[in-house]
Amino acid sequence: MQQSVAALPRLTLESVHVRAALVPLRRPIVSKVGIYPEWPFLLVDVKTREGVVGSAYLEPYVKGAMGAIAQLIQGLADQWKGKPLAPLDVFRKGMQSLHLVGRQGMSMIALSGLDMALWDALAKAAGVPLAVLLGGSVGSVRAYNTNGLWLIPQERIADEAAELVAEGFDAIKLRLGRPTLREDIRVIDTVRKTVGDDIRLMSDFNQGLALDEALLRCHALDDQGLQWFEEPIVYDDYAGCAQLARELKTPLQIGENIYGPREFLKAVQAQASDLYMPDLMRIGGVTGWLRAAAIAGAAGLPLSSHLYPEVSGHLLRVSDSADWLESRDWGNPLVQEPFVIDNGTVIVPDRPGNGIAWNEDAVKRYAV
Ligand code: SMN
Ligand code: MG
Repeated sequence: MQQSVAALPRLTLESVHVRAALVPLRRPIVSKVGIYPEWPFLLVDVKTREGVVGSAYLEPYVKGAMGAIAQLIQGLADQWKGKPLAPLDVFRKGMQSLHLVGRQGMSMIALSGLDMALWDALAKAAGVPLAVLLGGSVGSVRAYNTNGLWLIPQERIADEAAELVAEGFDAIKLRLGRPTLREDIRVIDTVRKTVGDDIRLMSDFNQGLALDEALLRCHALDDQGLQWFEEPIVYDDYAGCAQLARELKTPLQIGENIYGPREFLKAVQAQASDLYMPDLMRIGGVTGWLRAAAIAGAAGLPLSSHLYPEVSGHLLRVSDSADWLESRDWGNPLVQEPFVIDNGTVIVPDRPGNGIAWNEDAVKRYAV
């Protein structure tokens, strides 16, 4: 008897469309990397001759960079129009061509955006969720709530901590690196008293401290029972990070600013951190994540995500050393079906592709 096996349809790249949006933030971001009342998004759609459309977005922080990134995406895609859609080829060739202008920064951001949209098209054409296309399964991923506890006034910390837990989480992230150690301790005390001992507290300094201050501050906070110290110092001082990781009991967490798997390997070789949390826009999209996840898995280094909850959810499901998903909701208005939060986890949806379908009304409302 003959068995019928569905073939993975072949796709041909036709065109790429990039749109910009500015989404107002329910809780404005007040951090050492900047103050944001609204958040920029670039929406990337790749169209194929076969009619399948792959979608993804970027969160490029800097409004003024959006035009340049959109152009870079078009430039990268141009070489592939009319050719078979093969994200691994696009990534390898893209990395080769980008060395001429530097592989970090906007180059890698553009390649990452294109890559994520290409993978979405492939998974949709196959009729399976991205995690399934990659050989894994859909299901839940443990998550922490990152949607608040920025460097806001002390008086608002308790209420906001309670709100973050009430949104369905047993792990939340607070931002530290206030002007004095005493203020950081007060924030931690307030949060602990409000949420109790069973809620995990991640902390993030957003590169706000010089190494000498970070050593003093983190040693002084080392017995606070924090889940991790994230980016106490400038992201690419791997020697400084390695010293912090060596000296402190609390695990060090870095990675959101690492551009590409090769740079990721350098950080790992420098033993810069105990934990890593790649950002899909910087690590190289789905392809870059898979490369980095192989390194982290083999080295036994726990891997969490930074932003991009939809695509990160699929990738954590297939990552050897998957740890925490950073659950951020400020992109939710742009998508038709945001993540479902269930008991401190997010549910990676059983829909073809990465699960992102634009809420076109919202995209129009926030278009710039
Ligand atoms: C962060 C994310 C987005 C904007 C500012 C800061 C932060 C995080 O580093 O890890 O959530
Ligand atoms: Mg961070």
